[in-house]
Amino acid sequence: MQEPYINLDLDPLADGKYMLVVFHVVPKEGHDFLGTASEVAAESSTGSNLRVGTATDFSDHLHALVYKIDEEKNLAWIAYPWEIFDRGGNVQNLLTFVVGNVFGMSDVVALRAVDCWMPKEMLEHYDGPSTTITDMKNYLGIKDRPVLGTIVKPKIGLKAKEFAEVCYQFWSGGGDFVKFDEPQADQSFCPFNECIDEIAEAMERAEQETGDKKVMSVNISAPDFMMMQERAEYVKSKLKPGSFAFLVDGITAGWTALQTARRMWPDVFLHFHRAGHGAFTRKENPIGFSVPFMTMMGRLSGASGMHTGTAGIGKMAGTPGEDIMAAHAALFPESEGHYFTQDWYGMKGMCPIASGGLNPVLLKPYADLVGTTDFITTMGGGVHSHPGGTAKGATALRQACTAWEEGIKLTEYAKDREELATAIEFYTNQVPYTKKYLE
Ligand code: CAP
Ligand code: MG
Repeated sequence: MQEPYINLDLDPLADGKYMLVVFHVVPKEGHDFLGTASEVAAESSTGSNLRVGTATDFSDHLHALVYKIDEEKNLAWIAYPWEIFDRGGNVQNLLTFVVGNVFGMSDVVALRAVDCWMPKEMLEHYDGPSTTITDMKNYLGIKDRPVLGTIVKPKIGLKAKEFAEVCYQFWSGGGDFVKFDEPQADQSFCPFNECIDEIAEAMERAEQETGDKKVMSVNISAPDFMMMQERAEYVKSKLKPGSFAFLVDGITAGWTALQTARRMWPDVFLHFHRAGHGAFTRKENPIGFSVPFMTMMGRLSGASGMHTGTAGIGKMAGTPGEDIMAAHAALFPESEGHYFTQDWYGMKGMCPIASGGLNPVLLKPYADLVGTTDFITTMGGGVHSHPGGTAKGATALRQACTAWEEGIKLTEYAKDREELATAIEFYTNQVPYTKKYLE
């Protein structure tokens, strides 16, 4: 038991001094619950497993404090004096404290950061988003509907011209937004600069033919920030402002890569792909953090859009509860978490990106759930497997979106639209979980 890290009489809202975190904690067999929670508070702030003689009165005031527990539910509320975090809005450092060493502690058999709350005084130190979905929709001339996107598939292996052709086909079929897949970078068979050159030509052609603006989300994740910058600058030299976003694999490239992109190119939509997040967020994992918690950190880091799951509708593990909670934590001026209501005090919203096993039939169920049209959806398999090919897959997606906007049943709207009719037939047969959503 580390008493100095316990204060069950604390006023957690005291003068905006604390970031509050709720942890799900399961102590090792035979360990006291409150004692284990105090060990978590110590290890994630000023302490270690022993009281050190080098501590000072000042350092003692920086302890994280367990201020509430619910032993039956295995929950502990811990208040962090946010002054301990690296100044200048460093999300990486905040995470190193709160969900760093504590994940390795032998005292716990389960530890998950479930929810958090940050005071205005703290939020003011973090970047938050700069370019937003509103900017992208203004550029695209889109009003009350989501941005309709795809991912170039196969995930890897296309040559530059082939890659750009997939982009062209989707854009020419009516799609708005194409993204690199999360591992697409600068591969020998598809050199980055050559790929960008081909995309620029494909985008020009598609815009000429359709009369509509198009957007490409380019993965600039790289082995170092110099190369990330090289790739970003090359994109800027070839594609016109507004027509591209920068995608960063925020978990594998890291939070500092995200914040570097946010600070170097604030005028570019920053796309946070979360590949690898499952190791932390899946319910089966006893050690980790929730999707809403991770998403709140994404908003602090300044991403413009972040994958927040498909609320149990697509192929990825995820629950309607947490994925929608995450989408709201990303976007809304005030969001409801598991245990806290977070006022974002004017920090711009980060748009949800719904992706993973979706197809045109599944647009409506997600759109009905998420409660906003300020989101991007990206469908890879659900567009490029359309029997009529990518362009018809894109057209089917646009038709499904129009049906949703106009409140017309999909099967009704498909009666004289063969791209959508084919999509309904194909996806309800090929993708079992699609059938139950078909109206
Ligand atoms: C989707 C995807 C996305 C995942 C990411 C993929 O492709 O491109 O990376 O959606 O998951 O590689 O699986 P499909 P999440 O449309 O073909 O499924 O959004 O949950 O982070
Ligand atoms: Mg992908």
